[in-house]
Amino acid sequence: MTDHEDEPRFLPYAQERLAEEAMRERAREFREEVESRRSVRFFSDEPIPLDVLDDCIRAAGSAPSGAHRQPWTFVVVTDPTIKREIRLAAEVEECETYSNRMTDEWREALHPLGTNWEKPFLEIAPALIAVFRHAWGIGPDGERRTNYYTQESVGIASGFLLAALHVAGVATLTHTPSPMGFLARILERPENERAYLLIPVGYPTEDCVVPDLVRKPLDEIRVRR
Ligand code: IYR
Repeated sequence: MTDHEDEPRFLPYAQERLAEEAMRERAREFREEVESRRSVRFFSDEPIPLDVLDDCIRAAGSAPSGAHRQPWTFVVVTDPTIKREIRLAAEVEECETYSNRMTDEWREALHPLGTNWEKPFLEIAPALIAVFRHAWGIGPDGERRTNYYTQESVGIASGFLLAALHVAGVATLTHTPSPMGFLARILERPENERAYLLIPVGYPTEDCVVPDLVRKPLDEIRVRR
């Protein structure tokens, strides 16, 4: 007995057809919007509306995924005790990473960002969104179900999430404490879930600064053939 005996079902679909001028305007507006996003490491502790995060997570959940398995879970952490636990566990790993696991080359690459092992933002930011990747799915009888392209799928969903949060006026940091196995343990995730990304969210402090970075121009990132 296989589960593909039903005929696939299709629905009509049309995307709004824009005049070329409108296309240019919308593309430029979106570019300007996302270009204004910066990774923030100085968060205010001011609360943010959690229903806004829910809509951003719905946007993330609309991302395409391998075989439409939607292999993701987004855990929104606002409990100060859990945030503290995450900070302490992350700092243990990061302290080891910065002092022993990183190569000199890696440490030098991070110098312009001014990062170090201390992660106060994990406690200060009003919310943390922990993104989990489903390494496999769980079938109706609890059996393992293979998922496909989970890294790509969760990466795309995370991109949607970061863009949505920015558009909604919420600052983010893509934080990847390494290794991040402690997140599944602290957040009590099932055994098929792997921590993918930890995203502190909130408002920047009034005196927030960001590294003086320059983005590659179009002619360095786009090739036409
Ligand atoms: N995860 C560490 C180190 C770090 C690594 C890279 I690559 C960055 O772009 C930034 C930081 C940290 O969060 O400090």
